[in-house]
Amino acid sequence: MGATDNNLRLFPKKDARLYMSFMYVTFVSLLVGGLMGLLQTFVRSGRFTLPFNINYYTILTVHGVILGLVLTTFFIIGFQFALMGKTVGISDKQRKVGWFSFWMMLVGTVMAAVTILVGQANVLYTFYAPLAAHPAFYIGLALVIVGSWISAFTNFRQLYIWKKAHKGEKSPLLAFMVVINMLMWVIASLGVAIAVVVQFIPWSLGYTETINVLVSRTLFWYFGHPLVYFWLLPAYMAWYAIIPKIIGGKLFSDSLARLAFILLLLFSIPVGFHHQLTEPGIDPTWKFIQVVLTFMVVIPSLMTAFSIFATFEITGRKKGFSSLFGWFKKLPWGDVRFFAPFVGMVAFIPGGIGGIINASHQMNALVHNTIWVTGHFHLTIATTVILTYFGIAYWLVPHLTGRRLTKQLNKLGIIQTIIWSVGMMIMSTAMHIQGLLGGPRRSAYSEYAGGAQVDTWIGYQLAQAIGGTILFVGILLMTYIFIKLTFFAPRGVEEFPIAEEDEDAQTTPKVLENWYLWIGITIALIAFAYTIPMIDIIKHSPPGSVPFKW
Ligand code: HAS
Ligand code: CU
Repeated sequence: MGATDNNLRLFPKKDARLYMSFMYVTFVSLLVGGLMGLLQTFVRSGRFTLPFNINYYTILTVHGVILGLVLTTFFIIGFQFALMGKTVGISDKQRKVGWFSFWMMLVGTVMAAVTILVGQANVLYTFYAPLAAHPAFYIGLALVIVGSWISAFTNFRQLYIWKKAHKGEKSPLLAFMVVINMLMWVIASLGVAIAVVVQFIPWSLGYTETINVLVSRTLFWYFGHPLVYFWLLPAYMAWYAIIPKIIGGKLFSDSLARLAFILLLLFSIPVGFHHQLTEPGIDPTWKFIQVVLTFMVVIPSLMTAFSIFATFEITGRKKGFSSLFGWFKKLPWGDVRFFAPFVGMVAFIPGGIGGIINASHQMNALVHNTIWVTGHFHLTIATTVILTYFGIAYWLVPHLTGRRLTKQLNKLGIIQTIIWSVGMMIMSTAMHIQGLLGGPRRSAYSEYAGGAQVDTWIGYQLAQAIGGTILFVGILLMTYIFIKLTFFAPRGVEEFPIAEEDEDAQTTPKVLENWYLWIGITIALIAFAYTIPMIDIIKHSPPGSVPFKW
């Protein structure tokens, strides 16, 4: 069976149903979380107050948790299950375990969401102590994490079984990438699981009186940085292994793609201190070391930029364009499966630059806790990553439902992408500028004693409300497209576009699949970056904090 046949062969119904369930949760989350975002920008414009005495921090928490944690995790796990199913297959037993993880995550999500909605968890998605939530919030989060581990171990098992049946062969690239992402996720989320189970749950139940704030934040950021790469890596999977097929080309380099993913595994975790640069109680030497490691994790992203550009150029030249930039015109601009992720890539240029600014200790002092940071992550997660997820959904959803992405839906997708980029450009530029002027993040509207301060910012806050409104129109349109692709588009076969290797590609070095080696180095780097500062933190901590509820 050729690779193309496999791309065109639909999944058995019972497999497709599992993968689709994750997509339903994704798009419901998009609508709910997006609505909260819209309301936030309205409140901060100073011209709108929330009805029914709803607390600003309630909707801010819903927004962050539902979009940052729920939408992402469900999309990623569903997409990755589909990738595994396509490349290495899934057994009946594994499918059942997959369902179990889905339900466990869903129950956890509903628990956490209801707790937030009734105003019992105004703690934002970072749930910094001593802000305290009702125990149901933390227990819900723990269920989501454990559910995601179950799917991770299912993915590991899927590849393991395939390897046993294909002795000596290298694993399919996408399966390899899924395993890297899930390995990173399991190692990283151990940190937040410890914080939740050992610190937050007993404290919120009243079994312990106080909590060690710095330990909890350090454990959170040990998880929080790799979290952003957990979001990014599925987008990279599409950029490396799917986009080349959509533009009519081949994989650029199987080895380079694997090496980039390995570097991301190694350097994503020992860098959490770059979120705590202004935190007292952490030795500056260790902050410096983690900042150096942060600059290391930029390298695989630069490798990604290089190889995507090379794929575009090689493909264009093969189609006969020889002038310096002539090949650029040959890209399939009218195909939303390419166009949406492409706009995401372009957004990652300022998004990545902003990240490097954040990571630079001195400049971090200027931007930390300002809305600049919010601008940064609306470029990275809410543009680069989400537009790539949308780009994936345009073919994945119809492939799963046995329908077609029609010309008309493709066109709506292009319009959606344009709406999204215009809205986000307005909103995130305003956020960056306002941040440089000192505008705070994580805060409701305030006039700051008489209004002199707010006068310098209010124009930007209005711009954010305008951008937010445009984005919400984009969300409505995306929801419409999703519903069409799920229930109403004409029946047919949509391709699952996986790129092939060039015939004359170099062989991939075996060492890239030496899991013991890479997991070993990952753990060594984590131990190096965290052991001594963690001991310091525990030894020299001030007295713990009692819960603060409001
Ligand atoms: Fe970040 C804060 C540093 C990447 C998300 N980040 C955040 C927060 C979030 C977030 C959510 O060091 C807020 C957390 C909170 O609530 O407090 N970030 C970085 C660095 C990178 C980075 C160094 N961040 C991301 C990604 C995210 C994300 C990715 C989500 C998906 N970030 C920070 C720091 C903070 C921070 C500090 C803390 C700030 C503070 O003080 O609180 C790097 O990984 C970026 C590397 C990326 C590049 C770009 C490569 C470009 C590519 C595209 C090529 C384009 C092509 C198309 C080929 C170097 C791959 C070209 C075609 C044309 C025609 C032009
Ligand atoms: Cu980070």
